[in-house]
Amino acid sequence: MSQHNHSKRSLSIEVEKLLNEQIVLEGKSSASYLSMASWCETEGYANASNFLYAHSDEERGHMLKLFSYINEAGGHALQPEITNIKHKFSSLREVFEDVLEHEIHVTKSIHEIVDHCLSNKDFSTFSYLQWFVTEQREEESLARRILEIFDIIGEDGVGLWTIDQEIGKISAAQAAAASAGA
Ligand code: OFO
Repeated sequence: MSQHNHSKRSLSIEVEKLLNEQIVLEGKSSASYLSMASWCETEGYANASNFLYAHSDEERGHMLKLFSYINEAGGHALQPEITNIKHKFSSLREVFEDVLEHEIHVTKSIHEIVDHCLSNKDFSTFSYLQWFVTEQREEESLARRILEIFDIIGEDGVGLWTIDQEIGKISAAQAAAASAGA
């Protein structure tokens, strides 16, 4: 059916636009983490690499959640153009510093949309986005935890190898929690 049925629309044009911008960010998260995973793999950080491959998939899942919500609410979710992906990193620490910085940016964006929805009485989107609010809190604290490991263990000698092992443990715990919740 080519005709878009506007009588079914419950989403304002403004919120549709904001959610499509959020799709760009989630797509960028997914693409960036895929690039980081690949770099880690080429550098021999197998656990960090697995963690980031899985994280890239998760971010694609977040993007698809927004696709469903927008389209079910009568809008049109748009496949984003993803550009400017960083491919090279100077260290493993830099990878996770970038993750944290990106997640802080994503959190800010979610909060701005939530704020807009509340001020404009779009309680449906406001409520839907609570899942993202919680998710962002968890993702930021996970990135901080990983960066703390660098500080605690130190990067000299077998430090980086040990850090990669610790990231593997976090990754396994995440996978176990996800399958328990599935
Ligand atoms: Fe989509 O949770 Fe991070 O970015």
